[in-house]
Order: sequence, then structure tokens, then C-alpha cells
Amino acid sequence: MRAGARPRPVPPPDQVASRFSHPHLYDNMTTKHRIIQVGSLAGSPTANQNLAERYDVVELWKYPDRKAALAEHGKGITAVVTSANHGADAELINALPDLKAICSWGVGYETIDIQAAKQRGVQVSNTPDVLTDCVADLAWGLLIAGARRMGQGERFVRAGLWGSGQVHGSIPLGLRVSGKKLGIVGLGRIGEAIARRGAGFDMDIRYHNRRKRDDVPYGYEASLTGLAEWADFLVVATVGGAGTRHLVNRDVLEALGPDGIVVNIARGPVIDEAALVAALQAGKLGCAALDVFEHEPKVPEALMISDKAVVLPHIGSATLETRLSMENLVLENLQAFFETGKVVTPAE
Ligand code: 8YV
Repeated sequence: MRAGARPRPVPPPDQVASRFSHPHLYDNMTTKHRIIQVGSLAGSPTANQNLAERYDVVELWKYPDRKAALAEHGKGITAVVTSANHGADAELINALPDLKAICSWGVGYETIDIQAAKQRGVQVSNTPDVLTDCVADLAWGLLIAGARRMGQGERFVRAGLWGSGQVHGSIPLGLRVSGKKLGIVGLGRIGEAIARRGAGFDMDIRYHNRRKRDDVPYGYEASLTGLAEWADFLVVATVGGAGTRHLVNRDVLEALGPDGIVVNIARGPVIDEAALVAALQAGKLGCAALDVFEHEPKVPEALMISDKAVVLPHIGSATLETRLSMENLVLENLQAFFETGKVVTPAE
């Protein structure tokens, strides 16, 4: 999204069909387009149901032999629905000779083989903008939870230790959040929304990006280690995929330092998780507040038991409003594709 641009408004679910549909498109069951859905979209309240009402859905995840299912149902399929989690690899793309569009639920699409799609002239859509605010909100939640030891405090109360007079009857002091130096790794849509919120906390804000941006009021650091050295808090908001794997490595984490906090709402592999654990254990990094992990849903045991870690199960976009908006955007993309031949929010 451009600087200052607001998320595109998304209609409520009951209005989605009317925006694109011909009046009688769904009157007759036989006119339903057949699509392949790679995996369940159970993280969205009504996505599976809405897709099944509008389309003749081949639910690929329910077939024990995916290859055989694609061979049996693939012919004539022009559209696939997937998610950042379920992806679409070259094998799937190339098993569908008539494929023209992949509509994905989620903003990240590193699990979709874009090269294979491009080679075949297949359009790929994602769901940008609609989740930006909620993911940015969660980044701040994590940062404050880490600095103010909120998880630790909650565990303390729940364990009945408050006022118990036991040896562990207190928790260490946290760190002040307001007025600190905030470094952002990846100043895209979500990174920028995180930065905007930083102004409310009177923070000095700098960022590291592939390219310097001339349309933002934040300082640019060409070196990520340099940014980490300067910052009190480092928030990772960059895209995932091979290009950013282990971008946040041991040097970066150690540059952040013993009081530094790293937050990740992007993709687990952007941080070298083994280096992260080692830095926390050695006291070279203060805290890690994470919504994403290198091998989800696996969380390293060392993080599970550490009071220096805040761990969440990849819930950046998991609010009722945002998940409905993501679902609507998938439906919009599909419908626009079937009616105009073009998706509305192409990924690239
Ligand atoms: C979803 C996400 O939870 O949009 C993304 O890229 O990571 C999240 O919003 C994810 O897409 C689940 O597949």
C-alpha cells in the first residue's frame, strides 16, 4: 500500500456476490464453476461454507492421494483457492492444464510457486491491506508484552504466587516502552502501519529495507546490523521466502543486545531460530516476542520454558473482522476472475 493510503473497503459477506454476479448466476446449480480448494480455510468463520455455496468445490485436502485427485478432477479446472499456509507448488500448478487463477487467503504468498504460475500465465491473487491493521496491532501487543513482562506476570498470578510470600513471590522489573528507539525490518504495508503506531508512543523510528523510501518520515539504515545496534526494539515485518531466510542472524541479534527485544509478526524463517535461542540463553538478547516460528507449529522447547520469550500461535490476522475481510477478498477475486477474466488484487 502506498504511504498514507488506507485499506480498501471490503463489503460485508452478504454483499460480495451482488457486486460482481450476474443476477441469475447462482440460480441453477449446474452453472456453478468447479474449483479446487487446496486446504480448509477454517481460520475464517464462513469461508469454507461460502465457497461451497458459490462453487462446485473439489476439497483437495480430503483426498488421501492428492496426485490421483488432481488427475481425476484437474481437467477443466481454471481456478484454485489456497492460503499462505497451504500454498500451491509447481506440481499442483502443472497438474492442472486449464488453470488460469490462484486465489490465496492471506497476504504472504511465499508458499505459492510464482515462477511456475508466471510460466503458465496463471494469475495469483492474495489478500493485502485488509489485515494490515490487525497484524500491526499484534506487533505492538507483543512488544509491550515482552517489555512489560505481561506473560510472566499472568503466569505468576495464575500460579497463585501474588502475595504468597514465596521465594518467587515477585517478578523482575520490565522495560519502559514509550520514548524508545524502534527499528523496523521491512517497511511495506504492515511495517509502515507499525511505524505509524510508534508515533503514539513518542518513539524515534528507523527502518531497514531493500530500498530506501523517499515517501516516509523515518530514518533509513542500509545495514540491518547497524539498525539493530541503534534500536532498543526490532520488529520484523518483511516478506518471507528464500530471499529473507535468516536475515536476522546471530550478528543482528547480538547487536540488539542484552536489553534488546526482537518482535516477529512476519515469517518464522526470517529469524535464525537456533541463533535466537542461543542469544537468549547466553544473555546476549533481552527478549523475543514471536507470533511466527521457523517450523510451525513447532516451538523450540527452550522458548516454551523461557520467561524471556512471548510465544503466540500465528494469530496476526486472527480477528473476526479481518478474517471476514480476507474471506470476502478471496470471494471477490474468484468472482471477478470468472466474470472478467482478471483477479482484483494480483500478488505481483
Ligand atoms: C494467515 C498470514 O494466518 O496473511 C498471511 O500471510 O500469515 C496470516 O494472515 C495465514 O495466511 C494462514 O495461512
